[in-house]
Amino acid sequence: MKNILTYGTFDVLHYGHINLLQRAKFLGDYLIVGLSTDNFNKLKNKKSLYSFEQRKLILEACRYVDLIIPEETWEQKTEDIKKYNIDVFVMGNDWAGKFDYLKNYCEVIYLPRTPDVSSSKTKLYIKGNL
Ligand code: C2G
Repeated sequence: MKNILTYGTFDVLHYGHINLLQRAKFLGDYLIVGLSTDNFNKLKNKKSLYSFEQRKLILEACRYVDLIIPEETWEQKTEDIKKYNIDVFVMGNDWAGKFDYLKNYCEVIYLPRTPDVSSSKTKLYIKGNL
């Protein structure tokens, strides 16, 4: 059983997120997603349209996601990797290099981001500004 771990806000879930989650799942058998809490979003200077509970409900409907855990701090990743016996840590390559320290605990893979789609762009479009 190969366990995969990734993190994110996943606000206004779009095909760029799904591309990431699908590729991450296909790297193993079981995908755990650390979903940023509303408080952690503040630490990331990110404002999400949907609350943690709403984003969790939407993400739970994704066939590639097996377990959702709260992401509350930057530091929890090493503990999560040990706790969930993670084999591969995956992030989009906008984070390339930022989590290389985790190579001491598991494989680290940065996947190409899906171009031309983002939660912020989608929100602007919904508001009619695009
Ligand atoms: N992503 C992608 N393509 C896009 C948009 C996002 O591949 N067009 C990926 C990001 O690279 C990330 C994941 O989807 O791996 C989730 O993106 P966000 O919700 O924006 O997450 P982020 O704010 O980058 O949070 O500790 C890590 C952070 O919580 C990551």
